[in-house]
Amino acid sequence: MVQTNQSLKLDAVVVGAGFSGLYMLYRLREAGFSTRVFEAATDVGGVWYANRYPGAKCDSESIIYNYTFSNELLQEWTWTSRFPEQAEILNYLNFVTDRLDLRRDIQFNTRISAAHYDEENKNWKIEADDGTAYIAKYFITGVGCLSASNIPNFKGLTSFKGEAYHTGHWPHEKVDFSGKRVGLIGTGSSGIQAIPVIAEEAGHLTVFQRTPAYSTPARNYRYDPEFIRQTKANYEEIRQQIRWSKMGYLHKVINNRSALEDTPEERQQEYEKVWEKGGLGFSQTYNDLLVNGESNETASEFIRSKIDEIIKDSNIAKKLKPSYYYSAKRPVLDTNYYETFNRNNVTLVDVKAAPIVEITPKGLKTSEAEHELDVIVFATGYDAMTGPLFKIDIRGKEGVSLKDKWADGTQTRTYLGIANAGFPNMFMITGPESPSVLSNVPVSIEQHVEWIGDCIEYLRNNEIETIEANLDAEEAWSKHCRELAESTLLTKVDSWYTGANIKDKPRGFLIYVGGVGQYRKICDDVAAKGYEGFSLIFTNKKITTA
Ligand code: NA7
Repeated sequence: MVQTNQSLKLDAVVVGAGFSGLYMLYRLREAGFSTRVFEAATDVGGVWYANRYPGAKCDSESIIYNYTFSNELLQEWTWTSRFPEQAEILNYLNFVTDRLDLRRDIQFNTRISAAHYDEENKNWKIEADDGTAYIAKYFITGVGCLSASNIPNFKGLTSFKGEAYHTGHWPHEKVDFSGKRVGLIGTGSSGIQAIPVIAEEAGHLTVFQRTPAYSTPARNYRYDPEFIRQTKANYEEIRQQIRWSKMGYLHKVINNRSALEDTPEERQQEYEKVWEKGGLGFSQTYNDLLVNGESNETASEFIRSKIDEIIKDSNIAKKLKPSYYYSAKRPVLDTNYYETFNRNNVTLVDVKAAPIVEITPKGLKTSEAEHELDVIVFATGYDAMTGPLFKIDIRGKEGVSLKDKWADGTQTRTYLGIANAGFPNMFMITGPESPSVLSNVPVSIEQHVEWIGDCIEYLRNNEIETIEANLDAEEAWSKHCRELAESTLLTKVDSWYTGANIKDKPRGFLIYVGGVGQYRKICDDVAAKGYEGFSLIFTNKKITTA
């Protein structure tokens, strides 16, 4: 048990000062709860503070990649282009922080290392890595889904004498690649964004690819003032649309029919149109691309044909062409990704065929060759969903740790992706089994923050001391999530969605795929029924199980 050597007692402790933590702080503070956010970094921004690699940008369109709870914020902030770059998103989050005067309740440079539930006093004892401790009635995690970076445990990892960086922990000062031999491992979203930019500057860039990705063009452009004016005038409508949509975006299924209902010629035309438009809409060309393997193959094959068209060397094209279901791994948007492999200073190495066996003082060795490098960029991804939570020693009733609860050899289980049986008064923003990363994340964050804020107000107004998810409600929710996921192709491919990218991680698909609108309805109904599926203990010790 954590020893509290400091007597600071708070209503709520929130971990993380990204999109989630900032809004949670505002929401609770406005409702009169004493709240403090703890953030390990030196400033706000979460993943957008950390992901400063060249080319880092968001795949959601700017005008919907923001908070929508405040009309003032919507009117005062102006995005410059269709897809926001990391620096612009970070500026936005700083703007919100200052505008809402949030900084005074955020403790930076402080990593929360433990949070233990005290059953006797019905509160949480929270410890920071500097040894300070806090007591809070509510413990809320806003740690993100993709913040625990993964550097594979390659033999000789620390022996490299050159510079090494992970995309998720990029230095604040510019990394100079000019004239250098750069090796980049990983071709997910981060690698695909970074590769074209690094290739422009490096002496030589060697890309180590394990699994090729399906990438479609982003086609970024600067917004014109008239578009911004119209958007600002229509924000209420946009807000309603994204909140009740399938994935938190404005785009919908473009052709509400199976891909197989069209002739090959018609399909070709449809795919061409969406390819030209750019953005994440490609996966929405037909309504069954994610559920019907045969339909999916038509989209997959279209992208492969584009790779053949773009890449001059057929051997390189062959290596770049994926064979799994398109979009079952996170679909990627790019700017000149495939084109980059036509450059003379870029080499593609297939490390599925010849795996990386060792990092050496001079570079990297595969089973076939040694590559001498000045810089290694690890674009090797994250221990997603559960990884950021497991970085904190979270213990609920009877000292059971979240890690043990979720590592029982079966799979992670939550209630609504917000709460856990055995962990009273703890809430997770974008937790496992919520829509999180399969949605435009700020929309999901807002929904969680508002639901949690309303719930905590309800507890205060009704003199309820604790709220805890019931085990049967949790079982039912997890089962529902698994069944929904199993009806799609998402569980048929190894990816970070399934935990397959992390050695020895138990497999499980930890995202609710029923859509953000449907999910919002379910959460609202739970609240309307007096928090159905939760046990509430009143201050006068009366217990209700809804
Ligand atoms: P991703 O999408 O997990 O990509 C990581 C890449 O690194 C991927 O190509 C992996 O190959 C590769 N990787 C991982 N481990 C190894 C080893 N041991 N050897 C070779 N290659 C390896 O992470 P990103 O940072 O690109 O994107 C994460 C999300 O952030 C993104 O989807 C957005 O939502 C934002 P693999 O495919 O596993 O074979």
